[in-house]
Order: sequence, then structure tokens, then C-alpha cells
Amino acid sequence: MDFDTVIINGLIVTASEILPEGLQIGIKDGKIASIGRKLLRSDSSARVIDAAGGYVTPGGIDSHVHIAQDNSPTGDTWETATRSAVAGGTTTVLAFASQKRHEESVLPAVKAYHEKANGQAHCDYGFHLIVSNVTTDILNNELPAVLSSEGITSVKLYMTYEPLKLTDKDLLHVMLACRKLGMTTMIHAENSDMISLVIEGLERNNRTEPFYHAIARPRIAEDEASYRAISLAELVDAPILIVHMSSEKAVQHVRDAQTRLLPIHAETCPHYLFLLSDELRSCHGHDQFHGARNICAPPLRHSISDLEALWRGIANGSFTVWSSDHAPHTYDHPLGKKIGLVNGIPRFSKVPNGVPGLETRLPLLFSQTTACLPSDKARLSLPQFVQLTAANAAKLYGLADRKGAITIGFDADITIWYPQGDPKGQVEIQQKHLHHGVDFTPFEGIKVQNWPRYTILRGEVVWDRDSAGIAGTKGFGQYLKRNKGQIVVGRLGQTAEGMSEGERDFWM
Ligand code: DUC
Ligand code: ZN
Ligand code: ZN
Repeated sequence: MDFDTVIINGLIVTASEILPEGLQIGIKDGKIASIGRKLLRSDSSARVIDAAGGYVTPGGIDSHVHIAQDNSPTGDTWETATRSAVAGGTTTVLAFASQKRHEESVLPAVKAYHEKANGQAHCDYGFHLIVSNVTTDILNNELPAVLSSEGITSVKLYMTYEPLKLTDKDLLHVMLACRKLGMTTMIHAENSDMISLVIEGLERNNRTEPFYHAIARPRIAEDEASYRAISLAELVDAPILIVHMSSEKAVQHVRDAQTRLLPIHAETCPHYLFLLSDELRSCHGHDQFHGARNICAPPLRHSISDLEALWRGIANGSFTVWSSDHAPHTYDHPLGKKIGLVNGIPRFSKVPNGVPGLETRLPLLFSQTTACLPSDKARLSLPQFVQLTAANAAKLYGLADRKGAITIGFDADITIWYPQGDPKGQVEIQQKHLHHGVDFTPFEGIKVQNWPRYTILRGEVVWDRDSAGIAGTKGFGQYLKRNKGQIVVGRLGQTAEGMSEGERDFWM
């Protein structure tokens, strides 16, 4: 076969191993057509991409990004967010179409979100649904409809935030509906009442600067809600993923559940493993509002031991996915300041939560692998990197028939890194080099050991760091209708603790 493109001289990494040297990847019509030796015929007209001894990994799948949501008027557009995705080695994003509380249907959110994204994306994309107003019609009719007609097979639910949070009963209703349909339920787990009580007290005492955000959302609020979410899921035997986990004890709850083979998945994000709550303070002569840039929820935690605990969770397999939770807001913007400053005084509780991180997600983690650090210092292996950044998300969210692996017949979504130790790959992260549409990165000044050299989406080079930079065009990214997800850890059919075999049949 003559290929359109052949990738040579790379070291191919799968979710389980690094393949032997000398294997080439032949690409035809956007798909991986062959993996083998000597694929290039002497008369071939194929484009040759020389990976020059660099690692070759599946294109990243970032399964948790917020793009152009209504609550982020100063954030990214679909064009700028997905541009930054490909510049950081990510070829697929899953973003949130969010139902408004006053709406009785989820369909307007899906329609509006399509309108925003259509023709704008540099990478492939799909939608999760955020359900904030649970009705019988949504449970019985709309969820099945969006699943079959839109390929939306996952739902995010909130246990906190006034306009979004659900009661435990509604969480259970949605988990049950999703279980029946084979959809994946994602949960934002923080105890809303604990947080609002602390905020009231802080505000009474005029402690409203950004740093107090980290005091207002203590780990115990995440621990309690995570345990509760797991218990709710266990009652109805539903698989869930707890998003953006930041607390050791909460992760321990997940691990205990996984040990009992419950299908409980956990996600964490770069900011919880690289940054501490000190980032919320205003220092070095910046104004009092400066720390507001790093307000996210759950908040950045206080100590190195918090970070270390999460790194252990990465190493021991507690986490299923590593997502950016890209939630961009422009810091130096009249609108943002208008919301976050009350009479000129910063008020953390008014600042929209979330930090940008789509572009930096892969390099930050890659730098912690055995490709960049000696094995006694590395946090994870390269196959673990592939699991966390692409393969597991593809399985969990119903893309495992086409994405997340370098396999014959799959989309040719590929990230090529610089050879180990190549100084060209070593980068100090700086806002001025990034491609998102907001005005800061929380990772400013962090040095990474390798940066994606090429990003390839369905066989087309969309990022070429050494020449064009962004090499693709907006609109090349396609909407992905997804299949039902697969459970990556645990299994269904578990009897809830304290419930005898068959008891569920009386009421479920
Ligand atoms: N939840 C998210 O998922 N992202 C940003 C902020 C939040 O609360
Ligand atoms: Zn959240
Ligand atoms: Zn999020």
C-alpha cells in the first residue's frame, strides 16, 4: 500500500509498553493503516515525518474542559481553546454543554453549544451534559434521545454551587438513569453547606482576599462529599467518575471503593499536583486581586504533602484520567474585576472559579515520566502516561473504537515528542508562548523537559513546533458522536454494603 504519511524513527508508546525500535506508522485516509518495518516503498509519494528518536504517543484526550460556557464571558472561544489544545499535543477535547437551572430541558444547551463550536475547532471534540434541573422528562426521554441522536454519553453533576447543585435524591435519580442507559456520571464533589458556612464567617470578618478561598473550601468538604458520592453510587450500583480530585483522604475513599471492585473512577488535574495555595496570595508588589487568577474549585491545597499524596495516587493507579479542567477567565478584564472586586475590595466568593491548562497538561505530566527523570525520581512510566492522558478517557467516554491508542484502523491522532534530553524540547512555561485566549497561565516559570514537537490529527499535522507552529485550520476539528463508555476499574453487579443479594430488586 502507498501511504499518505509515514512516521519513521519514533519509539511508539502504548498503554502497556514501549514497542521495539524501528517500527514505522503508515497513515492512509486519516487512519493508522499499518505499523511495521520498512513501510516506505522506494517510489512512495508519502509524506515522511521523521520522529528522530523521539517518543510517539496517542494524541491527548482532554476529557474535562470548559469552553465558551455562559459563566465565563472573558474566557476562551472554541477557536482559541482548541488551538491551544493542539499546541500542547491534545487532539480531542470533551467540553460541557450546560443546562440552565430555569430550563426544563437539556436540549437548548446542546443546540446552543453546537452553534458555538461548529466550524471553530482545531481538534476533534465531544460534549458532556451538565444537568442542573432534573425532571422526569429529562431522565426518561431526553437522556436516551441525546445518547442516540447526539452521541452524548456522559453527564456531569454538581454537589455544590447554588445554580447547579443537586440534592442527593436527584443525584441518585440521574445515576440510576445513566446506569440504565450505559452513560457515565461525573461528579463535582464538595460539601456545599460546609463551604457556605465558612464563607459567611469569613465575610463577616472581612476576610475576603483571594487566599481565603482556600480556607473556605477545606479538604474535609471534598472528603465528605466524595465519600457521599461513592455511597450514593454504591446504593444504585452505578459507575461514576469524581472529577478534579485534590485531597488525599478523598482519593483514599476512591481507592477503598476500587478495592471492593466498585466502578468508582477518579480524575485529577495538573494544578493540584504542581501548585499550592500560596499562589492565591498577592505578593511581589502585585495588587490585592492578583491571587484571584488562581481561584479554582476545589482550591489549591496548602502543603507539599498534599501534592505528594496525589503523586502517589498517580503512581499507584488510583486515578483513571489526568484532565486539565481548563476553565479560562481573563484576569485583567473590566468584567472579571467588576465581578471580583466589591467597592474596590477583592471578594474571592464572587470570582469565577477555574484556571486555564489545556496546552500545558501533557508536557507537565510527560516531564514526570521515566522519559525525563531517572526511575527513582520519576512519578510514572510512559505507558501510565498514555493511560492517563488518552487511553482511559477513550474507554470511559466511548471513544475506544477510534481514539486513544496507536492501533491499526484507529484515527491517526498522534503526538511526537523530542528525543530524550534534546534541549529543543526543554521549555520554561510562559504565557507569551501559549495559544489560549486568556492572559495568564498558572504554571508560569515551571520548566518542562519535553514539549510536543508534532501533533497529528486524523493524519494531518496540526502543530509543528519547529516551523509553522499551529499548522492546522479552525474547522478541521470534527464533532464526535460517542458510544457508551466502558468501565475501566471495578465492575457492575456489586451488592451495596449492608444489603443482601437481591434486595435491590424490591425497589430498583
Ligand atoms: N468545577 C469545574 O469543573 N471546573 C472549574 C470550577 C469548578 O468548580
Ligand atoms: Zn467541577
Ligand atoms: Zn471543570
